[in-house]
Amino acid sequence: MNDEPLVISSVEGPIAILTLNRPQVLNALSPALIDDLIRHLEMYDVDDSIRAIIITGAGRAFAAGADIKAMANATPIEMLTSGMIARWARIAAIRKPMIAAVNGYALGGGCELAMMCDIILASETAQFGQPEINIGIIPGAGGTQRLTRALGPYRAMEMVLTGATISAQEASAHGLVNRVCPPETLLDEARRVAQTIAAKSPLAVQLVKEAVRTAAETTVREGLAIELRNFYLLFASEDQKEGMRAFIEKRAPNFSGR
Ligand code: CO8
Repeated sequence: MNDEPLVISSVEGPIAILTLNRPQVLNALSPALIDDLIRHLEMYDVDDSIRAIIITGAGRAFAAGADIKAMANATPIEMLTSGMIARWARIAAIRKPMIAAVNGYALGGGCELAMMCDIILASETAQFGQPEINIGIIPGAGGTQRLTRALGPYRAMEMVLTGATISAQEASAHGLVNRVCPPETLLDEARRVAQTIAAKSPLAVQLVKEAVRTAAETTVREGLAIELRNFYLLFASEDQKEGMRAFIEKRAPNFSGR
């Protein structure tokens, strides 16, 4: 056992940066690592001073998947009762914007973790894939659904059936990735995007994230209802009054989060 934290957490003003930190096993997502990640995410989710969260990986991987060694001998009942997979839903439930800065392999659960984020930035060296089929299983943390929404059914189907990975450039060309950056500027680009979001009204950020998420997870009718509810709700906020007043007075807004 070593004493290195499984997740390295640093705060830079309104941005929290979480680094998955098991580089010797390509940041394989052990239950303990996922628990630590969830602990940090939920802590920052209720911390008003944090406006955006960046997730990245130490070493040459973002995350090469769930820890195969931790589940190799598991029974279905153990997988169910341990909550090993079910706990991942808490990552997708985070309300603050999350940016994945994918620095290398994002495979299996690693690709699923990136897809639970709201924006995916990739290093030129990143690779994406759902290779579970190679080890006799299938994705279990949203891969079949989110990859299909991102890439379309045919590209997603080829990836999950063959286990093939795609490069950052291919992922970007097909809409899985927002943009590709040189490895040395990846984190700075993530910081830049996070700072831009951090300057907005946190209420509007939270509600627009919820509305866009609804588009990906429910029907258009339900999504439109959430969008409209959140749109009306923001007219109850001081930030809406301030934002519109600032525009009219030709000055920068001063958002309070109320
Ligand atoms: N789990 C455990 N250990 C891993 C994993 C992993 N997913 N990936 C890599 N490692 C370990 C290797 O065993 C190796 O350890 P050691 O040095 O002790 O042998 C070390 O990391 C370095 O890996 P390699 O020597 O294999 O490095 P290469 O550069 O040769 O290969 C690859 C890199 C191609 C990424 C290769 O490591 C690989 O194929 N990894 C497995 C990828 C994979 O199959 N991922 C899917 C896992 S299943 C999954 O994610 C299901 C998710 C379900 C929901 C979540 C449930 C919890």
